[in-house]
Amino acid sequence: MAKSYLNYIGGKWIPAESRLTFENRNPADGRDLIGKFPESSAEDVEKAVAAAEQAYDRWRLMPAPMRGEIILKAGLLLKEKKEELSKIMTHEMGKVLRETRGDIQEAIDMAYYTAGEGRRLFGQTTTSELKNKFAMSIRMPIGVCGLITPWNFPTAIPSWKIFPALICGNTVVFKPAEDTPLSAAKFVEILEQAGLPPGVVNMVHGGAPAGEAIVRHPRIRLVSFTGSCEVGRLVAQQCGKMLKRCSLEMGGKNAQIVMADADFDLALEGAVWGAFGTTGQRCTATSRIYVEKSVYQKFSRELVKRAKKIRIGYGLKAGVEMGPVINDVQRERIHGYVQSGIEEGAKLECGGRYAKGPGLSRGSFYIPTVFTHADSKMKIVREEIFGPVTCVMPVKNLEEAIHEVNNTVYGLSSALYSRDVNRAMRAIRDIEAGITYINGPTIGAEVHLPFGGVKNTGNGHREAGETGLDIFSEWKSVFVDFSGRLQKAQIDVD
Ligand code: UN1
Repeated sequence: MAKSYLNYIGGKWIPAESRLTFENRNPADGRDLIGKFPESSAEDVEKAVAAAEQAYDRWRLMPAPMRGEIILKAGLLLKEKKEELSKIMTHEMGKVLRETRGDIQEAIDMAYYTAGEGRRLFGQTTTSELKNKFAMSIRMPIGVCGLITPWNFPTAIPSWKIFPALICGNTVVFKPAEDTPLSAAKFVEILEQAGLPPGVVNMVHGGAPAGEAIVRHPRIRLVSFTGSCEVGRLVAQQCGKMLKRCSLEMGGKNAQIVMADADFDLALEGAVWGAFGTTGQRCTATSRIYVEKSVYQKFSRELVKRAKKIRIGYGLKAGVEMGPVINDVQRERIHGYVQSGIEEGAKLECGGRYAKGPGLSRGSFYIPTVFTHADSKMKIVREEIFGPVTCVMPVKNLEEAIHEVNNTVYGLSSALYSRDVNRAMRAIRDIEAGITYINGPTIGAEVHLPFGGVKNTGNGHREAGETGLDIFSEWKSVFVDFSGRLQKAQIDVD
C-alpha cells in the first residue's frame, strides 16, 4: 500500500477537504508508486491563507535575527539529512544522486546565506534637506505570500522563495509541483523541526486548481512563481488585474559560444554538462551552441561522440550519468520538438528517440540528442524544449555569435569560451541575459548572486542574493523631525 501524505496547514498535517488525492510515481519506473498526495482546491487554500494571516503578526514582530536562527537550524538539519533527502529526490524526480545532492546543497547554502540576513536587512540612513530631521529607509514585510514552485529543483527553488520570504517577516502559502511533492513535504518537515511557529509556512499540494486559487486569492499579497511562460503569463495577467506583486522566473533558451581560441576540451565538457545535466531540464540548460567555423566540425563531432557515451538509467544506480525526464507527457513534448526539428530540415546527429533496453523500458527515458544544420527560424532553436536536446551551429566571429545569442525572446543564462580577455569583456557587455559565464557552462548559479533573466524569462525581478529580498519586502521611507516646529520640505529651503 502506497503511503498517503498530507497538507500542512496551521502547524497540522491534514488531508484535502475533498479527500481527493493524486499519485506520485518514480519517473525511472512507472510501476513504482511513491505515495498519494492531497489534491487541494480553493477550500484548502482558504484555510492555508487564514492560518498564514493568523501567524503573521507574531512572526513579523519576532526580531529578524531570531527568524534567522530558525532558518539556520533548518539549514543545519538539511545538511544532516542531505543524503536521505537526495535519495528521496532522485526517486521521485529522476535526476542522478550527484545532482540531487547539489539541489539539497543549494537549499543549505540559501539557508546559511539568508540566516545571516537576519542581522543585516540593511536599509539606508541619509541626510535630510531640513534642519533637525532624520531620514532612513527600512524593509517592511508584505503579508501572506503565495509561492508556486516547479519540479526540476524540488528543494532548491522552494528554498530560494521560502527563506527570503520568512527572513523579511512574511508568512507563506506554498504549493509545490505535483511531480515532486515528497521532497517538498520533507522540506516542510524540516522547517517544523527547526522550530518554525505554526501557520508561518503552510503547504497545499495539488495542481492547477490549487495554484489558481493562490493566484486569485484576494488576501495573498504576493505571488512568486517559477515555471513555464504559458502559466507565468496567466499568473501575471491575474496579478495585474488585482494589482498584486508578482515575481516570475520562467524559460530560457540559453546559448554557449565557443571561439576557436578557447580551451577546446573545457568548452566540450561545459557543453555536455550544460546540455545534458539534469537531463536538460534546467531553465539554465544549454540548448544552443554557437561555434566559430574553424573548430565547428571538430566540436560537433566530439559533442556527438560524448553524447552517445552518456550512461542513462535510474539515478540511484552507480555509474548512471543521466536520469529520465520527469514524466511521459514531458517526454512526448520533447519528442514533438525533435520531430519538428527534423521536419524543418535540421540534421539529427544522435538520439531523437525514447531509450529502450534493460532497466529503461518502464521509465520516461530519452536519449541525448544533438542537432546540426539548425537555424534561428526553427522551433528547436527558438523555443524552450526542457529536455536533453541541443543544437550546434557555426558562426563567423564573436559579433555574429552574440547577435545569434540575443536573437531569442528569452534571456536567462549564457556562456562564452575564449582565452581572449577582450572578447570576454565584450560578451559580458553585449549579451542580453541575466547571467553570463566566461569559460564555464550555462548552468551553475550560486545563491548569493542575483538569479533571473531579461525579456520573456521573467518580469524584472531577481531571486537569491540581496536582490531576492526586494521581492519579499516593501521599502518604507521614514522621516523623524526633531526640530519641534513645522518644517516644509521643498519649501523651507532657502
Ligand atoms: C532552474 O533550472 O530553474 O544555475 C534553476 C543552475 C542552478 C539553478 C537552476 N543553480 O543551473
